[in-house]
Amino acid sequence: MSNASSIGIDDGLLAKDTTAKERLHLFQLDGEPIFCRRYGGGHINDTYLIMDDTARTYILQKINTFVFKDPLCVMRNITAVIDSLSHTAQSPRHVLELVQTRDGGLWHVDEANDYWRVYSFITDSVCYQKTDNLSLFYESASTFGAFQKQLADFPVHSLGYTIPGFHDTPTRYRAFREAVNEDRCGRVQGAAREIEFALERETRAGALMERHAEGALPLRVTHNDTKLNNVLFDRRTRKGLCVIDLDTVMPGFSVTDFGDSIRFGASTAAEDEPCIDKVSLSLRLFETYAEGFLSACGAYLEPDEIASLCDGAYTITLENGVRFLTDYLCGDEYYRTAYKEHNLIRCRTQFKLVSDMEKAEDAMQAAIRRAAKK
Ligand code: ADP
Ligand code: GN1
Ligand code: MG
Repeated sequence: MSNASSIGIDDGLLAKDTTAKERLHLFQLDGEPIFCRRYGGGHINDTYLIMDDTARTYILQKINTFVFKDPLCVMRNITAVIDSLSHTAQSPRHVLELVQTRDGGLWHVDEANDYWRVYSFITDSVCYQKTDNLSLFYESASTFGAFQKQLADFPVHSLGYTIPGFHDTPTRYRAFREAVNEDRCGRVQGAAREIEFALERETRAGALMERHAEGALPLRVTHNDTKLNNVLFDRRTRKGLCVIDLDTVMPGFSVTDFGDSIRFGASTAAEDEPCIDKVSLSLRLFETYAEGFLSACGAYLEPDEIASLCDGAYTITLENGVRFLTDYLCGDEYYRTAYKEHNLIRCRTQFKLVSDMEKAEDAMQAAIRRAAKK
């Protein structure tokens, strides 16, 4: 399945969202905008697909400032990282490009203090929500791995933290405990099994942070949201093209980037699959991703990092489950949801994957060793 970009003008100029439409005139598009509609499957920002009368396409986004409290930090990080990536990108389609505003800036701040930006739509690209195609998944891995490699010499401490403590799993657990204690939506009782599952694993949740404190996991420039739908592929060759969704690029652990791709892409079902029997960890997809990732950036990683890849997958999967559960208990303020139990369903899929990883620990480690040797 893809949410690819075949832009049927069948809808003509929709632009029901007048605010988004008005913002377009503030950017230096090639022509007059003639098409504007909501786009993509992201849980956070408001994203629109735009076409102008020269048939050039763009992505317009409003940053979610409930999630990103410091949008200026987000845009500064993004512009610095895009600038650096542009020096080594194989072609303009391999890196995001921000379209300038009419007054020469790279983003627009409106009267409500909302931040807007426009990217060139990467032409002939396709984006997947899910795949069981091994070569496609391998491509996503080598694209994220190449992103790490390209930024290996970037001064990591020059980046701000766009969300402080984003992948600090023990801090996520503290927020979760608070949500349980407050029970402000009366949802605790209905989520008792999931709450128990999370609490039973709290001690293991701190493993990466502890290893970092001991000096084992270095801070690197990481993406921190390495879902399959945050990489674009060439529509024709199906080769990985470009890493997108750079809002969470900040200092982090390489193993977390690896792990986030696993929990999303090496599952046999969607992140919000309601039928839990369909959800399992695919060891084939896991090994394929490890091969692709390590082929691109293995030489830049320290042995400790390679040895911690499985823990990265485990921790980030647990963390995402805990985050979805916390948001469910708090009344769904953070993630976009389509129905009342949506976050609880998402939490269950993550916890199913956590259980699978507990059972498959040895097989996962063996797969990493094989992939590292290739
Ligand atoms: P979110 O933070 O909400 O996930 P993204 O930045 O990932 O937002 O964008 C949402 C979707 O829009 C992506 O999954 C992708 O399909 C599409 N998209 C974003 N930027 C581009 C781009 N420059 N070119 C083509 N498609 C894009
Ligand atoms: C959010 O924006 P999107 O949909 O790519 C979230 C990630 C979660 C993910 C779960 C800023 O990502 O951390 O892992 O949903 N992004 C933010 O699907 O919180
Ligand atoms: Mg995204």
